[in-house]
Amino acid sequence: MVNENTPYSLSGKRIWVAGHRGMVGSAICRQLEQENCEILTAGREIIDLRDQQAVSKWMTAQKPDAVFLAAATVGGIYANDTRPAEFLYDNLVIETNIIHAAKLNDVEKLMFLGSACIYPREAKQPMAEDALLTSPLEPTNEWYAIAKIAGIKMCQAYRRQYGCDYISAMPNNLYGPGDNFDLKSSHVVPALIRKFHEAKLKGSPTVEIWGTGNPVREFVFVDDCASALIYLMKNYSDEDHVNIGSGAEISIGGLANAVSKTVGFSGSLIFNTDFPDGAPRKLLDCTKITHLGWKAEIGLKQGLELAYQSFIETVKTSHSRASSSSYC
Ligand code: GFB
Repeated sequence: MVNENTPYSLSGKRIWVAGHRGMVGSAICRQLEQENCEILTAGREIIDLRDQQAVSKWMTAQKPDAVFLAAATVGGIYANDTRPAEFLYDNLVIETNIIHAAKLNDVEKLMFLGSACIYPREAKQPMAEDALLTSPLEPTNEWYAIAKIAGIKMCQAYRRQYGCDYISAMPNNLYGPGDNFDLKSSHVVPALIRKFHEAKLKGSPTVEIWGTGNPVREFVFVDDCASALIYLMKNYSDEDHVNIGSGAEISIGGLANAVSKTVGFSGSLIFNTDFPDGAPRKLLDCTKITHLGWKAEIGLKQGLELAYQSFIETVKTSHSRASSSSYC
C-alpha cells in the first residue's frame, strides 16, 4: 500500500543494520552499499542488544534515521526445540529494546524482520498474511514464533499510538552466504551442505537426514530477502506485515537429493525419525509483495550452488585462520 510515507528515500540517510554480522544483516549491508547512505553497525563487543540502557545510549549517540532490525537469536528445528528460553527471552528483549529506543530517538523508519514460523501449524496453504493468530503454532518453534509475533505487534502498536513508521516482513526459510553451519543449531540447507560435503571427503556411503523427509519447505536465497527488505523499506508503509517467499517449494527428501547433487555426493540417504519433522508445510502466499512490485530472482538450483561455494570459502578461511594461528 502506498501512502504519504512512501516512497521513502534512503539517500543521505544514516541506516543502522542491527545484526549486521548475521546472514540477513550482512546481505542487507552488501545491498545498502549501492544506496547513497551511511551504514551504521555495532557488534556484540560494542553493545549487547539485550541491555536496554546500552541500546538506548548507543542510539541516542548515533541517531540513525532508519533501522533494519535483523538482530535475533535464530536457529533450526533442533535449536528452537531445545533452547526455548533463549529463543523467547533474547528475541523479545532485543526487539523491545530496539523498537522502543527507535521511538525515543525519532527514528523515521524501522523494518522488523520476522519469520514464516509465526503462522499456525495447520494454516491453509499457501499462507497469507491474515492467517496470523488463527490457530495453534507448530510446537517445535512456538517460543521463537511468539517472540516474532510480539515484534509485529510492537510495530503495529507504535504506529497506532505514536504514528511511528515501523513495518514488518516475514521471509520463509532463508539460506545463502554467511549461514550458520553448526550442525546442532543450523537450519536444514547449511546442515545438509556440510553433511554431504564431509561425507564426500570421507568417502562415507550414507548421510543422515533428520525426520521422515516428507515435510515441505519454501526456501528463499538471502540476497533475494535483502532486496525485498530494502524494497519494502522504500515502498511500503502500513501496519500489516508482508510475506517474502520465492515459490521454490520442495520436500526435505527432494532437497537432500538436490544438495547431494550440488555437492557431488554419490551415496545414499538414511532418514532418522528420532528427530522431529516440524511443520508439515510452510508455503507463503506472496500476492501482497508481488502487487507491491517485488519478486524473487534466485531459484533453488542456482541458490544451492552459490550457498555451497560460500561454504567452501568459509571452510578455506577457517582452515587458513587455524593454520596461521597455530604458528603464532
Ligand atoms: O530448517 P529447519 O531446521 O527448520 O528444518 P524448520 C527443516 C526440516 O528439515 C525439518 C529437516 O523437517 C527437519 O527435521 N532436517 C533434515 C534437518 N535434516 C536436517 C538437519 O540435518 N538439520 C536440520 N536443521 N534440519 C525453523 C524454525 O523450522 O524454520 C525456526 O525452527 C525458523 O523458528 C526457521 O522459523 C525458518 O523449517 O522446521
